[in-house]
Amino acid sequence: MMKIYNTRQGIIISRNDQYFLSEEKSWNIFVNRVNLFEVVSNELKQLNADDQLKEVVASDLLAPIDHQEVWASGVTYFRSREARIEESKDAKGGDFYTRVYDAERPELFFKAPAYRTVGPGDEVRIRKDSKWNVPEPELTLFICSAGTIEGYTIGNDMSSRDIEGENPLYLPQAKSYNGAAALGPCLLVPEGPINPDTNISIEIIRDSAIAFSDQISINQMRRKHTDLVDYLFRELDFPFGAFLMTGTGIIPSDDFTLRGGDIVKITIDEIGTLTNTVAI
Ligand code: DO4
Ligand code: MG
Repeated sequence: MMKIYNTRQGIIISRNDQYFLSEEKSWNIFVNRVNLFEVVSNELKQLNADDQLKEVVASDLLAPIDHQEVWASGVTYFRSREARIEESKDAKGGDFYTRVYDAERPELFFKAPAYRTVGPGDEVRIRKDSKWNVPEPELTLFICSAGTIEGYTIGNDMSSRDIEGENPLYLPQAKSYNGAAALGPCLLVPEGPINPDTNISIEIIRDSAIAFSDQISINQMRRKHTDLVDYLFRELDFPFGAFLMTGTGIIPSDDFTLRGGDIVKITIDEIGTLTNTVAI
């Protein structure tokens, strides 16, 4: 399995527990390639012992993004449909969520530019004007400018449930604000599509105890990754490629809300763990 890390030292390629510093300095040039797996495998053959590192230093990690935009898909798992119907019941928003779950066209929304996306170890935020907030752990696709899925990372689509619940038209405010998007810790670059039985799990730690945990397999997702990408790329160009969060299948029960100081740990098989502390 090959992983690419964006770090303060430069771009690090990891394969079979070996780490190499790439000669390429630009993240945009490095990742935005068709058949990234093959291109990086060939590059690895040119690297030698001088380029080898002992490890990736956790404090050096950056979000695996530079000029790319982050987009997100919604209501792609049954649990998300159910939770949205519940949170919007006073505003009679439920029908919209059922319809988008069943419709051919998926819900896609702009989540964040790179400069508003945080990386491993950074702080995610909850809005000051919101009282009901959750993290959304999501497998996130990296798609190159030609529209092919070249890698996978972990995304946290932080969401203000009371703001979206009041009116679905408030979605951009519930979803897009400073510290609302986290990506990392690396870009997984497999030889083919990710294993369809890949698991996503989350732990929220509060005062050193687990306040919430859950897991789901991506085989519970209603839509195909390639269908989401087809819709995203229909009328939009992404000259540097794009990230697409694929939706959440995990939402805590309605009595749960995040607090400042909570630690959110999202793990996806083969990719690793993305850890962020919640700030207000
Ligand atoms: O419809 C609102 C957003 C849904 C979403 O972010 C998700 O299902 O993950
Ligand atoms: Mg989401």
